[in-house]
Amino acid sequence: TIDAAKAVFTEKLDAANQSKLAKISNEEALIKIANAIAMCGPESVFINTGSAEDVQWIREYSLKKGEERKLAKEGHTIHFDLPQDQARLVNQTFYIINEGEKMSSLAKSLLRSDAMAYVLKFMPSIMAGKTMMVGFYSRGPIGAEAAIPAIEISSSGYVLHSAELLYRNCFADFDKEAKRAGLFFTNVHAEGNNTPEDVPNARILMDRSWQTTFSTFCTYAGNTLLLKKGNHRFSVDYATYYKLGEQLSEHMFITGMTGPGGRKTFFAGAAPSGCGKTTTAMVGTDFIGDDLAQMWIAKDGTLRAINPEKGIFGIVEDVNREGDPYLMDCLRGDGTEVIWSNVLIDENDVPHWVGNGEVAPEKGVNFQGEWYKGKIGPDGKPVPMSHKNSRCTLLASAIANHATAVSEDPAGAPVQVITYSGRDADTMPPVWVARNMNEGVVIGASIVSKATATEVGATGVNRQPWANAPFIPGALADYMHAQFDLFNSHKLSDAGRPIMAGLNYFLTHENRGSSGKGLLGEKKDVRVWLGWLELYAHGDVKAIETPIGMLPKYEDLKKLFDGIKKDYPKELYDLQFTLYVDNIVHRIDLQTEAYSRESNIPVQLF
Ligand code: SPV
Ligand code: MN
Repeated sequence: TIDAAKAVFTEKLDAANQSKLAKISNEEALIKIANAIAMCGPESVFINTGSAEDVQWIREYSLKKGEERKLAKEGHTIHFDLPQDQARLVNQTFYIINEGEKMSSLAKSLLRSDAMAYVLKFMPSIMAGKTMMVGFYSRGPIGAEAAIPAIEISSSGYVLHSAELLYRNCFADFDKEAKRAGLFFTNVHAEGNNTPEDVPNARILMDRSWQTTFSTFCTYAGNTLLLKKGNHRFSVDYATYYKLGEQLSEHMFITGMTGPGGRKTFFAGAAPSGCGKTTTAMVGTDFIGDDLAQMWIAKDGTLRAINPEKGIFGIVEDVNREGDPYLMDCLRGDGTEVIWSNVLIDENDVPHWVGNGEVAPEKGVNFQGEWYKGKIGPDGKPVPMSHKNSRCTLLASAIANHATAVSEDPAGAPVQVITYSGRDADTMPPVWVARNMNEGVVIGASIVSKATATEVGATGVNRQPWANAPFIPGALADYMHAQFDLFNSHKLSDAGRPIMAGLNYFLTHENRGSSGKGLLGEKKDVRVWLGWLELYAHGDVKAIETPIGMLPKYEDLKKLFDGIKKDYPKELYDLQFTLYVDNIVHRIDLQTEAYSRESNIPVQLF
């Protein structure tokens, strides 16, 4: 009850924090916070209002606890996760289900009684001797139709510090926003003792009925900064079941491209982790976000998108001057706060990572301890200087081409191009466009990707429907229905209906019988593929109709390559855009077979 909650606050919070919390009147929120305090048993509670003073307190708490360490550059810190906890712990992440409830074939689930047994065994007093921090955030510009507020509760200063860079603090607007949205998400994280022995006990437990996530015995942000993928899961759930045909919650970047006459065309694009989503987003002239998109059909018939985040938790491997100049300006320049994770720190407290195009140091410290050039790991292989999933956390607005005004507009950005991409070495061309909305939905349903470093234990080539599969809590068929419904909705005006396209940066020479080696393209080509889509969306170029959709003409691409001063021989175009019919038919068979095993898949897909 609210009275019991208030008694907990009187007992556990000092006067200053009691008076801060007194500004929140949402009783459900207060009860959930009190429950978390009663269960986790922290020594003290810190309410983060997002004021400069409070955020500074969090930074210092994280440094004092040793969760972060200062680097040479002002405002830069390093955080290390344990070697066992360098990516999302997929096999330790569960949806809590009730007896008889059926879940997605893609996600793990745990019976409520088993989840309860875990919580009662591991969570009582898990924050003993620590400070519990409580923050209030909006997943989107405050007041936006698809923005949902959330509470982040954690004993980790690193988590709250990251939350301040990645999400909009909405302490002052929380009551109003929870009322407007009609719901809020709650996240409770406790890292425990942060020892390797504890990691096998780590769990990320998601309770859909309470819209609450618990995370224990881990620190990697994808497992603990629950505002991100934890709440994304609830948000997918909400869009699928409560806003069917009206909203989508996607694992997508949002970016704008400037076309002829200075027109702005906004893109939203899905890609699995580690497939170039951040790079693509920053290639645009009007960068908005690199990971998540909330979309809805506005009253004027346009499709609108907001970024639930205001920052970047980006992979740093292969980020370099040539491919990612704006991000490099932030990482190597002055004036931007950066939390680094799991990179190499040299003896001058400077971070280094694989593929940065710079001279590598001889030695330093990384997530495995001391590192030196040529170090051999327990598996007999050379230890890379930085983890493949090492990251940088910073404000999106620090990126030079960030479109801050559009990003903060509660009306969102009007999306005219939707893209889907994966890591496909041998089948699909670099870019193709669906002829209608149903074909577009099929492109999203057919993403495949080679396993990347963002999920612990992932191997092989996997189907990655919409790059959103790990975050779909209900039945995949329901999510798919929601896609068909939204893109075919009569509420979308003709002008507001986006084009839908596939992108593939990972086609190799070897797979096209060419004598060349490696990829058939390079990072800077992304500009051309996006540029061509921008023109095609406005009918400024014609395309070649094929059974997989519309393909660009050589002449149009050549002009765009001339614009980036890159040679584009016809032979390369032929290697990239020749349709390998056997491969495509094989891919279709694989997808058809896999989807035939699911129940209730919409007939349009087949
Ligand atoms: C991803 O892996 O898709 C990420 C990072 O964006 S994580 O927070 O781990 O999900
Ligand atoms: Mn992601």
